[in-house]
Amino acid sequence: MSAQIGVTGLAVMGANLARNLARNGYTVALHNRSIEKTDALLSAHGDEGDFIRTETLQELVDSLEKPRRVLIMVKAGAPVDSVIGQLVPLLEPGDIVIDGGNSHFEDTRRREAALAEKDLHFVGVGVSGGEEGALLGPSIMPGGSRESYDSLGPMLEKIAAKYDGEPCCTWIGTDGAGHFVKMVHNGIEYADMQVIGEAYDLLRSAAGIEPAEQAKIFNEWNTGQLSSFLIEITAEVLGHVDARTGKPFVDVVVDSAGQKGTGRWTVVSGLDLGSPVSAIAESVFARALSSQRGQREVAQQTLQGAEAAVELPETFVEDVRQALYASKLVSYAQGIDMLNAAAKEYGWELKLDEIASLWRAGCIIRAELLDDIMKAYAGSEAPANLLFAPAFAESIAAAVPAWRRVVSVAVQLGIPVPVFSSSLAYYDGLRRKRLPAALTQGLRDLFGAHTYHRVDAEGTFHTMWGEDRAEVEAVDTH
Ligand code: NBP
Repeated sequence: MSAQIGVTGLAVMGANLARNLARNGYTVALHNRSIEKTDALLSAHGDEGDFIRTETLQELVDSLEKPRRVLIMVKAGAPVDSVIGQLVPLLEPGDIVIDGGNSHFEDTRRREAALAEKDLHFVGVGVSGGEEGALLGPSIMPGGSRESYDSLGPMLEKIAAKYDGEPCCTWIGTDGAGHFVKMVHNGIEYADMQVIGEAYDLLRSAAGIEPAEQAKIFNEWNTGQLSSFLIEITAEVLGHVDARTGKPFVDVVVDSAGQKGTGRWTVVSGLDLGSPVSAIAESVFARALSSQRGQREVAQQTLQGAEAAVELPETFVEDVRQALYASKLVSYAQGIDMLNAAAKEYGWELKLDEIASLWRAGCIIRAELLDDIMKAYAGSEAPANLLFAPAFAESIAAAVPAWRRVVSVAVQLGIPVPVFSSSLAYYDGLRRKRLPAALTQGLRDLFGAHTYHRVDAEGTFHTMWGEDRAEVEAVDTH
């Protein structure tokens, strides 16, 4: 018996993907650097399907049908290069090496180019949904050659999450496209969680609504426009009571948020591409600020807080819901805008409707909204920005008055809402007829002769600021 796929790296993600493959009828060859994990998996779950136990990479390779498919699920970074280095000499042209970990897309581009020289396919696959998703059906974002997808795609589609029967898996694009899209997914996830946090803080600190009561509000919100996995689990966490103290669970957790790095990667990449992903950036910075515990303690003693007593509008809870919806929409719009910028930069033909469709189930940002986003990009005339799609232009317009009221209340009360407010600034920045960027250009021309364009004439100009202030035509140095 030969296996249709081999998995090397059997920690939680690799083990669960291997089980998912076996449960779906594939024969799976198993390998891990240390044999204990392989044996633990076989003894606990060996009866779930057809597995082949292997002790070395040579045995793993020998157990596979051709062209071989080897899924690497080891720790991202140097371990992936190490495993690729050991695997490549054992493989033959046409074989497919798959990296399903959270690798940086630039690493994936580098690895794909190196393996292509040896006539091997390298497929960087973004996998979202955590441990449970890996086992029961994740959202899968494969990059690599189109040819490799012909061989690998049907297997991935079979184990993927399904939305209305449609697999949440489709070929994303060449080389690092799959890992790039997964990275942006994670960036949006950061923003999604931050806006939920800001809504919670406002309801608690401005309106005095306790976590148990808020759990009911979030459950209610989960039945409408905001319906999503993250809103659902927010209700669960807010409703949870700490067994040791009887306090709301959220009150016994240290308020410093961790991060593993994909949010930061998204922001760095946004900066490289000149793509304004402010909602994601503010979310990453909010986590960083939360972790500056020493400075926060000093600040509580030394920095002046807000004094104003603010009368809340009667509609405050609904206002917060609308501000959350509008800010969330902006974070998706920015993430999608960044996908467009990356497609141009890296030569990918990203299909935004398909990407939105495979985020509808299995992944952490799964939400009703994604079905509408998919539809917004499904026609031949894709909007230049998600917010311009008629359905969203209308729904965000309806939310704007409440959004402004909420940001205004937060500012007066000294409650930080970095994503609510920066998303509103993005919205206003986009729609504003004249931006102060004109003044910025004037300043840059004065101190650095960086030149400017005029609103009323073609060409590039410079003013002789240090001389007679005459305007001259110049070479564009923007
Ligand atoms: P880990 O990231 O904890 O890695 C552990 C695995 O890597 C073990 O199998 C270990 O072998 C192996 N390994 C290491 Br460490 N160094 C190695 C090396 N030099 N050579 C060969 N094997 C090596 O596993 P995980 O938590 O299952 O995550 C796997 C990937 O999936 C990561 O990229 C992670 O970021 C990603 N991930 C994704 C999600 C998601 O929701 N999509 C969630 C969690 C993780 P050993 O047993 O011999 O030490």
